[in-house]
This record gives sequence, C-alpha cells and structure tokens, in this order.
Amino acid sequence: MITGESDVLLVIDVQNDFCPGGALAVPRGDEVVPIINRLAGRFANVVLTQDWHPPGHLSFASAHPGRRPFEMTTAAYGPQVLWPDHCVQGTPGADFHPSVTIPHAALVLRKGMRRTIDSYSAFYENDRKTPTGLVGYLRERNLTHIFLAGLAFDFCVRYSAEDAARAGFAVTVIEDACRGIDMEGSVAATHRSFESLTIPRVWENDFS
Ligand code: VGL
Ligand code: ZN
Repeated sequence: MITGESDVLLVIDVQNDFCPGGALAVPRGDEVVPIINRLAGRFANVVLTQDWHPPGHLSFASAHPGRRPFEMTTAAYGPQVLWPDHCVQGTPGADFHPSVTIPHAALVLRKGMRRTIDSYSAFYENDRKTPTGLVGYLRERNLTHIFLAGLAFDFCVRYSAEDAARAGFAVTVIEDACRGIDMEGSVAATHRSFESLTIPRVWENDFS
C-alpha cells in the first residue's frame, strides 16, 4: 500500500490516561506510539482525536453514587459503561502520550465534552445523533479514505470505524497500531463487526 492525497490517518485517543499508569489504562497501550509515529510519516494528512471530558462527566462511575467502574448504567440515549474518571479537560491524563510526535497533524478533534453524553466515535456522540463535525471537515478537504489507529481498539477505534463506513468513507483499520481494553469479549465483537461491514484490517508492514 502506498498512501495518497485523499488518504487520512485518524489517530484515536493516544492519551496518558489510556496508557499504562493512566486512569483507564489499555494493556500495552503505549506500544502503539512508535508505530503511529512511523505511520504518520507516510501520510500527508493526519487528524488526532482527544477524549476530553468535563469533571463529573456522566460516563464516570464517580458521578453515580454507589456505582463502580465497568458497571453499566442507562443514559437518556441507552446503555452506557461507567468508567473510572479519565481524560478530564486540562489534566495531565488528558494530554497526548509525551512520545507522540506528529508535528504535521492538521487537526486535533476533541470529543466527549458534553457532560451528559459520552462520545466513543470521532464522528457521532453516543446518542448517535450529535455530530462532532469531522464528516464535514473530511468531505470539504476531499479526504475519502480513512486509516484508523489508536486506543482503544474495541471502543473509540471501533465506533469511529463503524461511523466512518456508514458515512460512506473508505475505511481501513491498522491492527498493530491499536490496542484493546477487551471487556466481556469486546475485541472479538469488534472483529465481527468489521467483518460484517467489510472494513479491512491491515498491518504496518502492508505499507511500502
Ligand atoms: C475510550 C472509554 C471511555 C476510548 C474513551 O478512547 O476508547 N474508552 N472513553
Ligand atoms: Zn472517555
């Protein structure tokens, strides 16, 4: 694979809180950093996302008295996992991993800012209705093929890939540039979903 002008690398949530030592650490999440740095060098177009929650966000177990992280709750829009407090706006945990080096990234898209709606996807929040604006940005820039990398494979990468495919973009997930949380079979469910949407999975070695 050789990347072209209409390709974009969409790097999902490579933030301290999703790396070992962070509040919602993805196992071996930091391993994606050097891979993503190398991949980014192959793309003229790179967009980074940043999970960016206000204190007391509805996805935080701490905002629900008596509830524990990784339990489910019911939000106005449906089921919602309760997480440890993570990626709180302006805190070190919300910063990108310090080794992320992508100076030519054109856009940092923040998501999950609304206190009462979580947002896994880079395109639509968890109510599945509130857009982040990323579809419009990519369309206006004629970026038609989205390559996904980052954290977590089975949450924010998964939802972003699904929404991108449904919005009509060509979508490819770079498997070794992602790591998953794997809650109750969520990694296997992600593979099944990508298969049914015919979203291809590739590896860094497939790029030349
Ligand atoms: C994510 C859970 C909560 C992610 C974000 O980036 O995958 N997961 N917030
Ligand atoms: Zn979050």
